[in-house]
Amino acid sequence: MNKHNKTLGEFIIDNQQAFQYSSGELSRIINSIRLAAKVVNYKVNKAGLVDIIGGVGAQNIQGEDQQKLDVYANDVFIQTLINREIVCGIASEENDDFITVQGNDNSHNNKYVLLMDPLDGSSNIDVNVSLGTIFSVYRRITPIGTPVTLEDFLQPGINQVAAGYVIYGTSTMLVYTTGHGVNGFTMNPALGTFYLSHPNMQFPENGKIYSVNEGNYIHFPQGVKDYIKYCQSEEEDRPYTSRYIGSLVSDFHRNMIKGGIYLYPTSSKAPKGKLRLLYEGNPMAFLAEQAGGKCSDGENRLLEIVPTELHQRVPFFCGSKNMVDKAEEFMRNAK
Ligand code: AHM
Ligand code: MG
Repeated sequence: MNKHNKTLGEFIIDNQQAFQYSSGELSRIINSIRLAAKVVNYKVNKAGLVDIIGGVGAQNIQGEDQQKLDVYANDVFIQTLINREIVCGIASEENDDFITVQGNDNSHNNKYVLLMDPLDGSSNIDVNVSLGTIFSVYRRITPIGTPVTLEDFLQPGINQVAAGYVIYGTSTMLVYTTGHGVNGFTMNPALGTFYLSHPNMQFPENGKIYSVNEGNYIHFPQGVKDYIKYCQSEEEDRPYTSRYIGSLVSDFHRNMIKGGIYLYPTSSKAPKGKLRLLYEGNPMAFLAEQAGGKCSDGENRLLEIVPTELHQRVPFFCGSKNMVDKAEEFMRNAK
């Protein structure tokens, strides 16, 4: 790693000074995510050993019950945020309802809520494929000093003040935005320090990769079927390359670096799509737009959808701007 690369800690301090009126709360949230990510990363890296040292339900050497990795990640992120008293509420893909966080003095004086998918792509745990944590931060709507309500979580994605992901891959990265571009930090595992390795990340305007679960092809809307055929046809710079890991964070990350589109449309099997608007869709859409890409439900800008429930699903078209434009064109033409 280049010795001149900033650490995440240095980057946070520099950027906090840039926000003249910042109280530092947002910086502390990012710091907490960095810490929780390191703890989860350590566990994810040992996942293959679980079969050797004891599976789910078994007891570890300290006599504690082994937890499923996604439940473990959920607990680590929630406890890290609660212990630091930096958010007033948390909603997680793993929890049915949101969690109200109050300070030691029973106050409700923090101004941000955090929403997350603590371990996305968990079907990949057993097969040594990359996983991710996705997070999203909003300023609360209800008055400071009162307990949070559902309204604080059901905000359209355009209200996000920060969003990002951790990718537990060949290297561990934290990629996030606070609305001033997207920056990626890679962890040096020897030191446990994240370094700014990917400043100002940008989606190429055009790409040559399409990512979709083609096993569902027969169930897709006609517009998506037509777009997939377009990606496969021998014309101009096509056929495109098909790449689908089945781990949203990894598929998104690759497409942002190389140029591509990720699709999880509605289907007759999943009439509302599969991905969750609040935990997966909106944070990725915020990152995509901040990196010059585009994200929609096939028709409308994702960030403008007003959510009606915490675990709402949404069709998801995300990636290089010209590719998403083209996919939307096929959706319109198939109507
Ligand atoms: P999860 O939150 O239950 O892990 O599901 C989300 C994941 C995404 O990471 C991935 O892109 C998608 O589901 C894959 O779904 P499928 O296996 O239907 O293609
Ligand atoms: Mg998920």
